[in-house]
Amino acid sequence: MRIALALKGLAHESIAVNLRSGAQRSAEFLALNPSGLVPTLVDGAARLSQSLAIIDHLDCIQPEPLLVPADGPARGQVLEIAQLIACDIHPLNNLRVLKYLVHELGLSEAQKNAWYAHWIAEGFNALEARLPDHDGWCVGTAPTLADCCLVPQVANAERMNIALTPWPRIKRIAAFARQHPAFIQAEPQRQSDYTA
Ligand SMILES: N[C@@H](CCC(=O)N[C@@H](CS)C(=O)NCC(=O)O)C(=O)O
Repeated sequence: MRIALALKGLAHESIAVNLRSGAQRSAEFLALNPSGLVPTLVDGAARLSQSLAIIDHLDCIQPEPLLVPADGPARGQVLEIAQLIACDIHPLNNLRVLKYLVHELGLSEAQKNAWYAHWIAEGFNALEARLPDHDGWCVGTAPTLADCCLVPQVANAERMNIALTPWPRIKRIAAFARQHPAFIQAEPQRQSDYTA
């Protein structure tokens, strides 16, 4: 969502939610987003969770640049990549899932890390096969929803010390995208609430 807002140049106010302290489960936040997950977008009467739905909303209110192509083969390709990441990879390795594995099911730190690495590898193998081998965007010649999903997932993998060596296409595309001002502006370490 941060990348999409930056690409579109949409002015907004950011309110930090500290995931480590569990602020996403506070009564105040749950009243806004019953899933207890970030991000949440408040735009007038609209209160939206789910990054893909939020970015679709942003495409509707500010179509330039359009992050999900309106038609043609590129539309399906962008949605396929975005959903591969947002539906098949990210949920399995989310904080609440990792916490459940350790605190409720009694997995060790090493077992938790193996779970994380396994689902990254499964997802990245599929993603790699769908991506072009170039220093450019996931689909076409401009950033799309696919890149908005790819870069944060790569950052997550790096945070868990997963080397990208087996996935050179993912590595090249992420490195390319990370040179773009909107992707730089949205980097976690540039946010006011960032803690290492
Ligand atoms: N499907 C949701 C997932 C949202 C999500 O899982 N957000 C993570 C941060 S990237 C979160 O809030 N995690 C907190 C937790 O697991 O407790 C989306 O795409 O927005």
